[in-house]
Amino acid sequence: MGVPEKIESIQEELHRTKINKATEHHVGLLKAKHAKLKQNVAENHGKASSISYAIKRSGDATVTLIGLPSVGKSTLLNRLTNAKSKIGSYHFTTLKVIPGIMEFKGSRIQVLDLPGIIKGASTGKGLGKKVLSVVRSSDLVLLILEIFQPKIRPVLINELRNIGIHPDEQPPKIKIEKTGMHGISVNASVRLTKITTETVKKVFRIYNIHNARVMINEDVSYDQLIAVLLQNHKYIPTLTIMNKIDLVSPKLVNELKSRLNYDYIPISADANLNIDILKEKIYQKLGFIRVFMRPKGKKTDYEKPMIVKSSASVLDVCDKVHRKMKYALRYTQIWRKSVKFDGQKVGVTHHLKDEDVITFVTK
Ligand SMILES: Nc1nc2c(ncn2[C@@H]2O[C@H](COP(=O)(O)OP(=O)(O)OP(=O)(O)O)[C@@H](O)[C@H]2O)c(=O)[nH]1
Ligand SMILES: [Mg+2]
Repeated sequence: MGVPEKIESIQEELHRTKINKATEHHVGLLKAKHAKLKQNVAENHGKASSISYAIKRSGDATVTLIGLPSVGKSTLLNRLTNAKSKIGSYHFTTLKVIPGIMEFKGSRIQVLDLPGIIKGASTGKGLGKKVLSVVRSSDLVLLILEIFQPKIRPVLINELRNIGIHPDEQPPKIKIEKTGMHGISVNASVRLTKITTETVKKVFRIYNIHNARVMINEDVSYDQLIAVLLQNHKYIPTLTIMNKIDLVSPKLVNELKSRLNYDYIPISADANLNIDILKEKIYQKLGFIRVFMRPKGKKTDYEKPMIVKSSASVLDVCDKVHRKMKYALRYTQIWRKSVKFDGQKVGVTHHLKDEDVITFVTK
């Protein structure tokens, strides 16, 4: 049997099998086999196809705009950034990736305008697959809807899921340490109700892993386990944006908000409504903080803050200043938010807060 036939036969069996207590682990195994075969096929196909869409990352983070054709993605890009992406009243005006840079509170955020996607994009409809592959390497996805089509959101989410992007999900808490021998050992810190260690071992064999220590810290499903083994799944936060609110009354915008089961930011890219609020939300969602540098004995530089993730430690900032500076570091002093008193000396694992002032004293 060739690979396509194998995939088909597994798909048929999955279709036939009712999921219940007696079959759930067998179904887990079938899914693992299916995902592995699909991955092999994908690897043999068109790696080259994504090249024309590859864009060099720049700035402190990358944000992508996803939505149906003509919802106003390009209009929004032009509002947020210095870019000039073509705008048209017809579908598929944008045919390639258009980058722009949004400068906000000292950060430089790369925003990528993409061609519109349609239902089925992930299976190759329209410009679909290539477009979606650009999203994989972004730090945040903006789901752009227009006020007349609020129900489209699940379609966008589904297209992302189909290519292994998990919007607004955390990566499963599974750690795999490959070992040279002793087979596969599974340790869980919580009670596992959806998988059995026996089946986990079988799943690992499908992925040609015969020796490993597996640590599971969450009640995970087979789907989550398979996602970890495939290694190509991405966990990306999203913001939903409702565009073209200039075309309806504010009353309708409010009414809609209470009727929908998701949160969104109402804007008009064309009429320039709520764009500053959106910029602020993007900045917050990316979880940046600003840290100001004070060279020893000199004034603090409030003009050019250092932009780092909110979880950043002194060491992260040190590395961003210069890759080798940590070797010359004698001590670090912090002023303002993250310390008990100004000028406090801290270690490299100390976590910073927004608007901290920092002095590195080197040898
Ligand atoms: N009234 C109104 N029209 C808008 C708004 N934003 C965009 N438009 C219009 O919607 C149409 C499509 O805008 P584009 O920015 O080209 O849409 P797109 O999503 O980039 O479209 P594709 O590149 O084809 O996927 C244009 O005629 C815009 O002028 C808005 O906030 N209000
Ligand atoms: Mg466009």
